[in-house]
Amino acid sequence: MALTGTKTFKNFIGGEWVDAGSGETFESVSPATGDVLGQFPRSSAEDVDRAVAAARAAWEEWRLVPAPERGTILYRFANLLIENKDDLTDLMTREMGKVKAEAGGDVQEAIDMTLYMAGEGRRMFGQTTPSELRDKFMMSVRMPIGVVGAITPWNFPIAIPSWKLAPALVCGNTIVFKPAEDTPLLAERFVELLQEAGLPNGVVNIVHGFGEDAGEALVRHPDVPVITFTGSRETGVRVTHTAADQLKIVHLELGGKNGIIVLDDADLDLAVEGIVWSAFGTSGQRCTAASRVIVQDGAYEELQSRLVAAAERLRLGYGWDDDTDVGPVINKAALEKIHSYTEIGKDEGAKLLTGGEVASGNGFDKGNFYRPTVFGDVDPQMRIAQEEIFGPTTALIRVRDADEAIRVSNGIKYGLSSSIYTRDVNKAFRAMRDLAAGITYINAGTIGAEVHLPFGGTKDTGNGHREAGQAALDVFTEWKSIYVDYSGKLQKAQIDNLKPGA
Ligand code: UN1
Repeated sequence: MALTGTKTFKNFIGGEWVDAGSGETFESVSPATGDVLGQFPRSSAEDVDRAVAAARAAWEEWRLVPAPERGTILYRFANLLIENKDDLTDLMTREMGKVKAEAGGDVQEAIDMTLYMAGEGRRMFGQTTPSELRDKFMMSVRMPIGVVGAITPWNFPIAIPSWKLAPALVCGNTIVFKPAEDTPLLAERFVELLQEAGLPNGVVNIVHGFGEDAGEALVRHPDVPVITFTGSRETGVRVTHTAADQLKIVHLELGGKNGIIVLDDADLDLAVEGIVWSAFGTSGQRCTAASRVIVQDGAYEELQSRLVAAAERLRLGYGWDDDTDVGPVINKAALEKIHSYTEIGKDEGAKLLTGGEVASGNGFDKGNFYRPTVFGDVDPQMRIAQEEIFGPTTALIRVRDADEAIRVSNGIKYGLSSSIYTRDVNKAFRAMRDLAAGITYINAGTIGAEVHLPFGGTKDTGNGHREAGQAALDVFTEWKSIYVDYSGKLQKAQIDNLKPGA
C-alpha cells in the first residue's frame, strides 16, 4: 500500500470535511519507520462546539429511526469493513505498528462487534411484568440518551471505536468521536466507511486532536450527556472530575496489571505459549496484557527457563513483514517509559533475565523497538509488579501455593483480566470465584476477549460499567418504565391492590 505522505486530512462535522478553526495541524508518524503518514487538524473547543451542535441537531431525527433500520446501516458498515479488511490491516501495521495477524484480528473484532450490535437493532429487549392492579400494563424500554462523546486509544484503533460507536448508534445516539492522536488515519478511514454505509449527516462526527484541548472540551460540553473513554487511569480520573459537575454518564475502561497464575500441576508448554502471547502480543500494549506471571514453587525454575527461551526466539520487526512476531511500540515517549521501568526493576533488585533494551541497528533506530523483557525473582510489591508499563515486559513472581497465588494476583489496584493454568478443577473453580477481576481465563492467557461477553474490570480499571455484549447497552441507553392504565378509573398502586392475606 502506498503511504499517504504529507496529505492533509480534515475533521468531519455535520456531513462536511472541514479544517480546524485554528488551521493548526499535527502529524501521524509511523512507529516502525518514523515516516509521516499525514497531517491532521489540531482541533480546539470551537471545533468541538460545532461538532456537538451538528450531532445534537441530527439526534432529533436519528432517535426516531427504527432500531432495526439503524441496525441495517451497521450491517452495511460491517460489510464495508470486510471488503476493506486487507487495506485497514496493512494501514494498521504502518500507523499503529502491530503485526499483520493481530492487525487483521483488530479489524475482525470490529466486524464482529458491528454485526453483534446490528443484530441488537432487532432485540434491544426491555421487560414486561404484571401490574398489581387490574386493567393495567407495565413495561420498560431502553431510550437513546443524546450525543455521545467517544474518546478512544491507539492500541485497538479500529476495534475500540467499534465497541463504542456501534452500540451507541444502534441505540439511537449520535456521536462526536475524538480518536487518539497517534492513530488518526485509521479513525478517519473508520468514519469514512461509516458514512459510506449510509449514516445521515451529523450522526457521526470526528474531531481530531489532543486530549488537553479537543478531549477536554468534549468532556466539558453541556450537550454531551455520555462520555465513553478508554485510556489511562490518570486520564480517567481527570475525565470523571471534569464531567462531575454535570452528572454525566461516564464510562471508563482503564488500566490493568494482569497476572497469569501457573500452578505446579499445569501443562507448562501450554502455559508458556499463553504467557508469550499475552505478554508480548501487541508488544504488550493491551490493557489485558500479562505483565505478571505468578508461578508456584515446583514449576518456577522450569517455567522460567522455557519462557526466557521462548521470548528470545521472538523476531522483532516491521508489522507488515510475514516473519515478524513483535512490532514496535507506539512512540518515543512509550519507548522511554518502558525502558525506565527496566531501570526501576533493576534498581529494585529484580533479576533481568532477557531483553531490557531498546533494539538498535537493522533499521530499528528509525522506529520504536524494544526487546521482549522478562524479569525474575520479582517481589509482588515492586513497582514493576504494581504499575502498568504497557510494553513488552513481564515479571515472574514465585509463590508457595494456590491461595498465595490468588492473593498476589489480587494484590494490585487494577482488576481487568486474570488467568490460571491448572489441571485441578477445584482450584480452577476457586480461582473463578476469588480472582478479583472482570475477566478470568482458565488454561488460557489474559488476552483475547470475545465481543459478546461484557468487557471491563473491577477496582481502578473502571467505574463499574462494561462494554461489549448486552452490557454495552447499559452505557448508551437509559431505562424508561411505562405504566398504561386501561381501567378507565383512578387506581392507586400500593393502596388499591390486594394485600397478601387480605
Ligand atoms: C485493550 O487492550 O484495550 O481481550 C482491549 C483482548 C482484546 C481487547 C483488548 N480483545 O485482549
